[in-house]
Amino acid sequence: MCESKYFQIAVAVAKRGTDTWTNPQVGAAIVKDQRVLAVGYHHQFGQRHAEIDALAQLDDISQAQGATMYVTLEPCSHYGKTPPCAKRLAEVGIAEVIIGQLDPNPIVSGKGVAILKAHGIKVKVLGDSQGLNVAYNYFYQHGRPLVTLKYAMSLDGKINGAEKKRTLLTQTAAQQDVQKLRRHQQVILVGEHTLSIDNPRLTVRTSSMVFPPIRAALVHHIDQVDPKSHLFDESAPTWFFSEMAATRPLPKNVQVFVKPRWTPAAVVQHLASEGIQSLLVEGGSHLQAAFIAAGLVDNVVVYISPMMLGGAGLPAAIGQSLTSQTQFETPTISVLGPDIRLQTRKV
Ligand code: AOF
Ligand code: ZN
Repeated sequence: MCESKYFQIAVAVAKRGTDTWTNPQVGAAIVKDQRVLAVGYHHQFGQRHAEIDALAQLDDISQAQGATMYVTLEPCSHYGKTPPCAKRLAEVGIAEVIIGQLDPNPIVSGKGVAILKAHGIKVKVLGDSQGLNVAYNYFYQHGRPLVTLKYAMSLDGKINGAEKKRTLLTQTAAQQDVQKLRRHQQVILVGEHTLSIDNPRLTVRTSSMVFPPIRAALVHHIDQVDPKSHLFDESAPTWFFSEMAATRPLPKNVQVFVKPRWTPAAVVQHLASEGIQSLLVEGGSHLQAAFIAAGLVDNVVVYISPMMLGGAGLPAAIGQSLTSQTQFETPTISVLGPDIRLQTRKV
């Protein structure tokens, strides 16, 4: 009972880390004589780990002697951007470590626990991630990013009301929800058509981030992208997947990856090789269909606007007929202002 109370404190503080980029969100609580002496979390990619942050909050490091640490992820064993936490816990005399989940990252996986045990520290692994680090865990389990498909559509399943012009389908509450969704993604991808018609910013505007999602677009030829596109505005790192190399100078935070043919599988594989754990596909209808057809969509978030757009031949949410069915779970549905939000994941 008490154990779970202290563990829940570690889980709650882990969620304060909103700029951990590809590192996991991790929280820790140091407990002695049924008192929480300190809590800590991983604040930002490259900065100290949760365990070290918690130790730093103690009035005196000698308080760690004989204490129990509750930590949401296995303490690390490697010399990375910081020295190994497991060794530090042994040095300061932590007597017991209660761990939420083992670290799926092969540089740590099990080795952190082994170090703790080798130093005579009592270790308990709860095997419970509490929903933290879903994409991080997915990436190490499947070797590719977790893919979420997001689109807004009308009641008649259309994503655009006119040719070559952006149609605003959803209202403020749904738009704010999209900002929340983007904040937790490492890459946001659009296709060529969406890029030219919508000229999206693909940025997170509701909070400032040190590591914002990378904006990405799949294009035929990077040279043909309008130089006035928002993706060239240098507000976030930007990647293009192009079939041809650029022959004109580009802003310095723009990178172009060239391949004669970029399929969804090739894009996802490339992102995996870059260590990207989560991808949000934000349209348009052909890209969405291609990702579903390739079996690469894990989650779907759809915003439904209560209007019929009509317009024969206008783009449907899924822009090509699929040759097979994909089954998704019973969705979670909420109402945001006048719009509906539907979220589901692949069975
Ligand atoms: C974190 N924060 O609180 C813990 C982590 O790049 P580095 O050196 O910071 O190491 C990142 C790895 O360290 C990460 O993938 C995970 O395996 C381990 N634990 N990482 O960023 C933390 N405890
Ligand atoms: Zn560590």
